Amino acid sequence: MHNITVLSGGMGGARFLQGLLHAIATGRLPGVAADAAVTVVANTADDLWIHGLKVCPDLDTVMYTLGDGIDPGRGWGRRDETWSVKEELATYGVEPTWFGLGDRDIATHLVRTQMLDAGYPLSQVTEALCKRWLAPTLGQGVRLLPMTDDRVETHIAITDPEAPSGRRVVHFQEYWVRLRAEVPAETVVVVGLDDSTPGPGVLDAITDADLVLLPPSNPVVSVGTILGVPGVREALAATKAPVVGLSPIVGGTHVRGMAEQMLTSIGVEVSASGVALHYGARSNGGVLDGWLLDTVDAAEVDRVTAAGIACVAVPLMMTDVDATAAMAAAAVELARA
Ligand code: FO1
Repeated sequence: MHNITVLSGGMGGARFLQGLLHAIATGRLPGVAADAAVTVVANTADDLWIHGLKVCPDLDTVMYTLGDGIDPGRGWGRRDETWSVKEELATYGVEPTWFGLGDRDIATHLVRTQMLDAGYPLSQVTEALCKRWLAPTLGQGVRLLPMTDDRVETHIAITDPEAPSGRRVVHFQEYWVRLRAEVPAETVVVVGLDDSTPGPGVLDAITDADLVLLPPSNPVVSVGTILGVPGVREALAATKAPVVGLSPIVGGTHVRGMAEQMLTSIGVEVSASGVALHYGARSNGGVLDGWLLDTVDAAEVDRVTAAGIACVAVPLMMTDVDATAAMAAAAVELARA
């Protein structure tokens, strides 16, 4: 196996990628060359315009994580960050104040916004930013591709007793950051997704892959949105590569984030096997050949296997790079089986 493609969201996907790259560099992946090329197709539906800047949380989280610029505690934004601009904006009474833009992070958004304004597509902006952030890692051939260059945004309909209709639609970031996903998500709408075009290189990255991995990112608003880009599902059905996913649900809930709320809002059972069946077996119109679930969910292996998806139970807690590298190795072993 030489070309590995990963469909990734933000934090969960980024942490998995760290383990995957470590496993490749240390030769722990059976049948995977040390110079294996990793292509990340990242979700862009979390993106938002704020204070006149285009912020791309999942692209930036992957980029900062692989470039060792991420703040390890928060899992987003820059390490050694300062917040002077945020404080000044709040002093001016400028809203929203609930979304934290650090001073170092703002430089990324300024470069991105300037390039977008000059007419560069998001894919070329990302390539330019990655010249700084993925250059050292480029020795491992990592490419970061936005799932589309078109504007798509996840919006959430929530119940709001004060609203005339009894409900209100908020941007995903407001739902997650301001509301902490503490109100029920009635509907998830990804504005612009149905009309979006796969970004340059995205479909080829899937059809030319030797292995496609679905990391433990949010199956609705991260991996789900990538699968919703017209053409992506067809590419997954057509690729000769095995498609293997790792469960973001362990012991009936998400490890971090809001996958539980998102799965509930689309009526999918919040379990490791529930997510596998939601993605579906490739032999049955879905996208999966294989599925990894955590050992605590080992009782669900048979249910997944019965759906036509090869399944193993392995430790899935990404506690450190070694644990995550072992997960990547288990995914490769399942793919080869
Ligand atoms: N998450 C928060 O919980 N609070 C924030 O203020 C916040 C700001 C922020 C700024 C830039 C960025 O790239 C990410 C940011 N995030 C913040 C995380 C973001 O909501 C998540 O990375 C994803 O969008 C959800 O997975």
